[in-house]
Amino acid sequence: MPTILIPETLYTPQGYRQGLAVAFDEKILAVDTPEALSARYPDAKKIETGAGTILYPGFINVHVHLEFSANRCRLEYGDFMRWLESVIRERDALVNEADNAVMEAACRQMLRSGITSFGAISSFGADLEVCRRVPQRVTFFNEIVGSNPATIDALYQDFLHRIDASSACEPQERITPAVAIHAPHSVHPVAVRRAVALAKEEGMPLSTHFLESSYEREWLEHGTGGFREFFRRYLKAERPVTTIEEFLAHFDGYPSLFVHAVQTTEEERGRLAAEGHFVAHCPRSNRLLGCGRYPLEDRRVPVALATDGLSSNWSLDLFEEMRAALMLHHQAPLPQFADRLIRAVTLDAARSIRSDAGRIEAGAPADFALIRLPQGCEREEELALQTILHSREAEAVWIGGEELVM
Ligand code: MCF
Ligand code: FE
Repeated sequence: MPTILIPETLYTPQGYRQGLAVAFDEKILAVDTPEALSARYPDAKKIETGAGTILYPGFINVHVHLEFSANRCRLEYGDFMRWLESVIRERDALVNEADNAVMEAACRQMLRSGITSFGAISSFGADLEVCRRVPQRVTFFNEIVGSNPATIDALYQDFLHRIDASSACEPQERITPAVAIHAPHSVHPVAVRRAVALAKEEGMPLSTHFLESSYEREWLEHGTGGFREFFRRYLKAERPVTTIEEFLAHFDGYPSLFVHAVQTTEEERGRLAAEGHFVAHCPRSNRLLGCGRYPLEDRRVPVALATDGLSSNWSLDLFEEMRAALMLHHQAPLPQFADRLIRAVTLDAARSIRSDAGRIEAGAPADFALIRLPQGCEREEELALQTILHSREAEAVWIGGEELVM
């Protein structure tokens, strides 16, 4: 039996619309006036949500690290190299503390803030069980990391096992297997070539951290800077395994998700745009790790907004992330920029992970987040801004047509 949801305002790919409702079972059947939908689906259950409500597609957080969810104060902020040293130092403790209960709580927090899909970067596969259990759709990004040529075969075999495990899930668990390359400096080109080829063959979503810090850029371009000592000490390596150019070439012809990209040049962003790639923008993570500000004013590359993990953030809440973005990009024209941010957690986020969610349109999955503004707002051009300023939690959430108890 279908349901008809009648909010005050509906957020569609064409913008905010009043006087429209949505009929759905596990997918969206139609968007039309309440009268037309009632005539077409006379047996449908009707839900009117009342004054101030805006129905959004469920929000999508394309980049999180659940396995690092136990971090609160263990990791050092302010400078990328110092953060990385602290990750090496605290990694075992963090991974041990991040048991299923801790990771599940992080997923619950996301659900309460209206996140119905997320991209989980899985370094070890320790988060698969939780991802299978939670109600959200999960793009399960199996990460490959390792720059030592002697260990490539072993690393790749381990990666393949994790890919297989995430591919063997039941459809109702809503897991999409995917590939994550850790970063240009940390993955040997032979491993990059194999993992990218696998993603292309299987049509899997593909993601990589890319030019996050200025240290990364300096190491890749000149073999100098903070990474020089790091690679010497931990990896007995004297020079970078790849160049920026060579790394980018692997992804040609296959639209992928480049995370951070803070230190990209205009020319590199031109190339990302030309190849149909997306950037995942994580403003709070970038600020905390001392990486700088991604130039969102470069409109050529479509952007998804994401939180990154609790390894570099204090919450996995996209409302908070959007508020931070509003403050960080202080020169962007306000209401239009707010519109872009909403798009960056819905439609553009979905496209960046090859998902058909993120839009209230017939045929899309029935994933919704309902929010309620504290007062009426007549200025349609400000609805995105007011949503971002006032939303602490979603009032209700649906995934695959089912309303979740919050
Ligand atoms: O996105 C942030 C910062 N950039 C890179 N990596 C991570 C982040 N949060 C967690 N990580 C993980 C990454 O997936 O930390 C490890 C990788 O497994 C770093 S490599 C020692
Ligand atoms: Fe990350």
